Amino acid sequence: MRAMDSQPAAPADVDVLTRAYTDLVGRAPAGVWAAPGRVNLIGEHTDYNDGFVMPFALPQRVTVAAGRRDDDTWRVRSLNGNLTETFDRADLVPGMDGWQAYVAGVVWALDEAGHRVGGADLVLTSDVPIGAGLSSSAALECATLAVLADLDDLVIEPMERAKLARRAENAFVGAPTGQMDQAASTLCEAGNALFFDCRSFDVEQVPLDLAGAGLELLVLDTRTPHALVDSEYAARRQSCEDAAAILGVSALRDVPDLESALAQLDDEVMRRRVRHVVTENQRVLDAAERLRAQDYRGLAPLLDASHASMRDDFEITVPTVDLAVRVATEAGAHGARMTGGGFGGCIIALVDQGRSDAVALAIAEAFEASGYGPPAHFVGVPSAGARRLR
Ligand code: GAF
Repeated sequence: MRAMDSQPAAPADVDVLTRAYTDLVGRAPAGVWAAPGRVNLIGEHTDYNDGFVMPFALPQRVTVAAGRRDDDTWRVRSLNGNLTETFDRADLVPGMDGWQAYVAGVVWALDEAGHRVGGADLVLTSDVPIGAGLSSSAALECATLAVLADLDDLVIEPMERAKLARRAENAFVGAPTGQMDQAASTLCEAGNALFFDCRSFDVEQVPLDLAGAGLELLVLDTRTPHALVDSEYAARRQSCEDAAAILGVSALRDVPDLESALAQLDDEVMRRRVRHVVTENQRVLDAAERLRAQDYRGLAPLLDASHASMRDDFEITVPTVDLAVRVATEAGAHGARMTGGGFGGCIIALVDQGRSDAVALAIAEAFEASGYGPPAHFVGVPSAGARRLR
């Protein structure tokens, strides 16, 4: 996501937002809405290959106080850095610069789908870390969608909302992402992971009661800036599409037999990309089985294998991320992997309950010894998707 600023996020406090809105606009907001960031438990770069993913929503979220205006203007204030941006319908041109493009893109996508919404004032705050692979941009898109749909009494089903938010990201902001992040931010439920089939759009809420099994999920942000993420992401996607064309399948989801598919590809790099996607899809299916059986420890080897595949075959990890995963394992994590689009960002590690701080400390020490800046961490708690709070 394009940075709003480099300051720490303001707390996502409904009363603070309500007061800030009232000060700015001169009357109380019509309501307050929120949409979360996400962690992806497993299934990386599978979504745009028509495959499977399994994210869960975080408590960290974008929170928005909003109300209608009488004109076709949208005024958006971010309390993270006290920035205000204003645009009107004539400004809704794909390719818009700045963080407000995620908001404008949603207005544009709604318009394009025939849901012409009126102007609004929005005052927002976010505690989703930016550039950490936790979907801060999808959270902003999905929160905006929840706001604008409610303000205009639009009846739009949750998956349709997720698709509109993705349309904003792909066609207005210009990032060629898959459907995972907006689906997670919209459809996740507290206590569950979301098993999502990115071809059929079928979803299954799968209980993720790690605490009940004496476990927790450490989320550690390496704070490595995403370098070249846009161009590298697009290159990975292109390579997958090229491979599918050579193999004569509509998407890599359809590869029937990995070994014979690999034998048909001359390019070694393309073979590795295909191997990642095909094996990662199977790992998501296996992970869903483990979760349904409440065999949470059974996730561990899948997390490890996913990381190795991202590192060696899809080549989307970076040294800090690989170091964090290795040290997490040495410090007692049952399994660990990078989460999100890659080239920096967060790792997740399945650890015994209460061990997150100790594992994070071991990683912080290893970072210091290697000359890397300090990471940040928290325990990932499966939380609710986009909703109205007030
Ligand atoms: C980013 C994208 F937005 C998702 O669609 C997905 O491809 C992910 O990277 C990788 O799994 O978050």
